[in-house]
Amino acid sequence: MKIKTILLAAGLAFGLQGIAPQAQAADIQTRLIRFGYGLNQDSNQGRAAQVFADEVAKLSDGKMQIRAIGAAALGSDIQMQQALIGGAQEMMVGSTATLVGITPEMAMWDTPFLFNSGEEADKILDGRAGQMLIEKLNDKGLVGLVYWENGFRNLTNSQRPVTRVEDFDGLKLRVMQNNIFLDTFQRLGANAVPLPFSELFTALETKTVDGQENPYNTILSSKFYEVQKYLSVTNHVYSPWIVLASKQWWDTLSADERDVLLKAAVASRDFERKDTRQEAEKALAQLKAEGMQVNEVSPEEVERMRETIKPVNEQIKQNVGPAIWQAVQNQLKAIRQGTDRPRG
Ligand code: TK8
Repeated sequence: MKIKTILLAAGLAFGLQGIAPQAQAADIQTRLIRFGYGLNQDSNQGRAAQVFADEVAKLSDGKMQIRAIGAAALGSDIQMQQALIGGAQEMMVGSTATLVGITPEMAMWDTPFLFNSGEEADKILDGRAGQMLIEKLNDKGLVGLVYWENGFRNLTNSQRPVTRVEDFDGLKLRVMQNNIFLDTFQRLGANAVPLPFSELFTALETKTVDGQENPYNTILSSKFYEVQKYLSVTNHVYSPWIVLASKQWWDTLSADERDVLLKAAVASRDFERKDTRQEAEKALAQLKAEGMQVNEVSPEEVERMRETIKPVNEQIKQNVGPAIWQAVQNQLKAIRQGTDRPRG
C-alpha cells in the first residue's frame, strides 16, 4: 500500500512533468524605470538604489532597466511623490515623514523615541502595522514596496552644543515638511523651519538656518560637517525611508514584472539595512575627524525632552487612528517581552 502510494506519487510527478508545457517565458517587457532619490549617489541611499537596479536587471534578464537618479535631480521627496501620483515618474525612495501630507497615518513613524533599536523598527515595519500603513497609500495613487532604514536622527547646528532642553531656545532649525516635526521642535523651543532636504545644505551654508537633524550617515554623505560645528547625540526619532511606485504605472505591469520589482525591493532592503548600520557605526568617528564637536545628552535631559514633546503623541494618535496605534504598541510590548512571533 505504502509502496503503491509512493509509486503513484512518483508516476504522477513524472507524468505531470512529461505533459507540462515548456517552461513558460515570463511576461516581462523591456522597460525603462526612473527611480529618484534625494541623497548623493555616494550615500547609503545611493548604494542601495544601485543594488535595487542590479537586482531588477538580474531578475528580468536585463529587460527592466532601473535608472537610479540621486541628489534630488528629479525633485524633492514631495515633488517626486506628486510625479508618481500623476504617472510622470515610475519609482522613488524617500522619507515617510514627507508623505504625511498625503497619508496622515504615516505620522506613526514620526513618534519621538518610539523604537529602542533598529531591530525593533525592522520587526514593526515589516510586520502587520507596517503593512497596514503601506495599504493606506493605495487609494492615494501610490504603491509602497518596502521600508529602508534612514535611521535614528541626531541634531547638528552651528551655534552651540545642545545638552539641555533650554539649548534649543531660539535655534533656527530646519525640519522635514511635516506638522509633527514642526510641532515637536517648536515645543522644544526651537524656531522650526520646514524645508525640503534638497535645499538644506545651502540653507545651512548661508546661515538661513542654524541647524538640522538627520542620522549620522546623512550628516556624513551630505557633508553637513562642512557647515555645522556641533553634533548632539539625541536619537530623538527613528524615521524610515519607503520605496514607492506610481500606482497608475504599477497597474499597467504584468504579475511577473511586479514580482521582479518586489523581490528586488526586498533584496535592496536587506542590503540597505546592513550597509546603513555598518556605516553608522563608523560615522561618528569620521564626523569627529572632520572637526565636529560631539556631545552626548544625559539620560535625565533626554527624559526632559521626552516629557516636553509628549503632547505630540496625541496628535499622532489622531492622525493614525486607534487600530494602527494599538497594533504598534502591542507588537512593541511583545517584542520587549520576548513573545513576538514573526509574520508568515
Ligand atoms: C532625502 C530625505 C532625507 C530626510 C530629510 O530625500 O529630509 O531630512 O531624512 O533622507 O528623505
